[in-house]
Amino acid sequence: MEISNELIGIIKKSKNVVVLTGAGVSAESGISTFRDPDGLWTKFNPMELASMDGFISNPDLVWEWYNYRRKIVHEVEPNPGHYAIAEMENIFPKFTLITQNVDRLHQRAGSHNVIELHGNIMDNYCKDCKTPFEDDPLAELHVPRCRKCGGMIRPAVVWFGEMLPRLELAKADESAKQADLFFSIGTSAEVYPAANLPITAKEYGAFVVEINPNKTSITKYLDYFLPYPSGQVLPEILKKINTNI
Ligand code: BV8
Ligand code: ZN
Repeated sequence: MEISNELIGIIKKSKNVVVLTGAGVSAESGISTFRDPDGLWTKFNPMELASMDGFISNPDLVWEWYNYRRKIVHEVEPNPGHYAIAEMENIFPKFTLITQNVDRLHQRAGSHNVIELHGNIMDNYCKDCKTPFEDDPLAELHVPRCRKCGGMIRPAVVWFGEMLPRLELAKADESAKQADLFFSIGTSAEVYPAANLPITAKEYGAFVVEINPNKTSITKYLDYFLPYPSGQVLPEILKKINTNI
């Protein structure tokens, strides 16, 4: 694994570090990504399952799909990449973690104040009156109904065509503009507006590093590309910045 001393030098002197993660960070935990050859979107149509229209037209199918994914999330563990990102909080004077992931593995690995741009798969609420649904979703084979208004219960994720949570998006955008070092890790950078963040960071003067075994549509605009799995290269980076090379 080739990690240049020049890059380590830049990382070591960074004061305000921002990390954006996508599904690739959870791949080594055993959670399928969306767009990899074996990814979820090759088996299911995202618009069918991760959209309000899809939910309305086939609520039980969508409910089942989310329970299927919740079960997987319960069975897996954070991987060394998640733990390395959690450790970064204690290394840099200012550190912000933004994730597109809904699996909460960052929090299980010890990350705090995680900005979840696309919500999370554990919480659920009534699609009509927004009352939180507190029961165990896995106990429900079919879409449960809201006790208050009878509306359908939905997962607390952001579906395609839905606005991202305003505060989270504003915080993410602001942190990208202030960063002196920005990592884009495990994301295909195809889903907007999250995919704008690495470019915004670059435009506002950050040094932008991409960690992904594959090139993406933004690789050519960034400063450094580490073509490795995040669970392998992040611990290596931390080892190098913790030892005085
Ligand atoms: C919005 C939650 C305003 C649900 C997700 C037409 C109509 C409506 C909207 C649009 C439209 N055209 C464009 C849009 C915008 C749309 C969009 O961007 N579409 C794309 C597909 C073109 N965005 C939206 O709809 C957003 N809302 O814009 O609202 C609006 C409203 C109305 C009309 C217009 C605009 C909402 C987007 C959020 C959708 N929700 N998830 C759920 O999870 O069930 S998106 C989903 O994709 C996940 O959140 C996922 O995280 C995210 C991004 O994917 P990635 O994380 O990047 O994952 P992916 O598989 O793609 O890539 C993994 C990468 O990891 C790969 O590059 C791989 O090489 C790499 N990798 C693999 N292994 C490793 C690794 N990397 C490191 N280490 C490894 N070991
Ligand atoms: Zn309700």
